[in-house]
Amino acid sequence: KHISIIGVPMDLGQSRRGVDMGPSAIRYAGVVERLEKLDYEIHDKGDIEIGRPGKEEEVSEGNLKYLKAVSKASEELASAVNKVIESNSFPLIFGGDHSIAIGTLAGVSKHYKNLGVIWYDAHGDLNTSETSPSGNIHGMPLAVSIGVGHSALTNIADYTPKVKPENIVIIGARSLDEGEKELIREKGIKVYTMHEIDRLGMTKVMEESVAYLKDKTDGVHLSLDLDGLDPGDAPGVGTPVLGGISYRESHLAMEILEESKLITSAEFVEVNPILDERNKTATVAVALMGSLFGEKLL
Ligand code: DIR
Ligand code: MN
Ligand code: MN
Ligand code: MN
Repeated sequence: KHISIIGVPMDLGQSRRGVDMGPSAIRYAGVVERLEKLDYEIHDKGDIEIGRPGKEEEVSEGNLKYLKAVSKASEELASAVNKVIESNSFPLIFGGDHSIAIGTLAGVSKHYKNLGVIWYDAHGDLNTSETSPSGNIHGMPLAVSIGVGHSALTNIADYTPKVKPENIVIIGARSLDEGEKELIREKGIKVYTMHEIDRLGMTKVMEESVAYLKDKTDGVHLSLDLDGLDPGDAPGVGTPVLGGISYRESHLAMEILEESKLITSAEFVEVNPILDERNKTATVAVALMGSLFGEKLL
């Protein structure tokens, strides 16, 4: 069993500097040692190189900040992820902001006829340049991956779309922009908001999600934005939203995913050590990875 780590020190998809240090923070939190204990062979491939464009490049096209730099990094990440899968290793990606999911999914999706995606996030990440209130590309990767958005993003690795809307489950949503709500309704994307998590409980939410994806997908990518968790448990994120998923519920979710044997690739994003408390958020991310890869107390 092999896991290959790729760090993506990307902070251009949003407005808070420091999330580029996420991969280092996660490594410092002991991820390699933790996963090695679970009898995985870990290959740390290091970090993708991200350019440092000047402020003048910030709005390169319309309402898309740092479009060129994000597009270029996505191509590089897609090809790195592709190589990992070709070498029969599990791709485990560390962000960086959530714009990196554009590249991850571009690299993963070509290996599956029907890729499923679990999007664990306070947000929908379903904006486009037209609907985005911020112009931040980290609010757009899921839209991009279903083929909605600027072609410099949707056409990474020269194909689109990467994912079918009916193969997506969003978990933890509690902040959606108007355009995102419209896209969710139009495309029929399955969403478990905090309301459903409170009402049904995390066990039911995860069991339903697994059942929903199991038969129609041949691989499932987990894209876990640490802001899906409550800011009390994961304070080191750029866009915290109150009333999130707890640390315990998140462990349970990872354990149910591990039991399902559904997950074929994963990324943990938006860890910002500058905004964090003594690396708490990276430590939470590593603990959740432990559960995702089969850590048990007894
Ligand atoms: C907001 C924030 N919906 C935007 N999105 C975030 O800028 O599009 N996604 N933080 O994780
Ligand atoms: Mn090896
Ligand atoms: Mn996100
Ligand atoms: Mn988010």
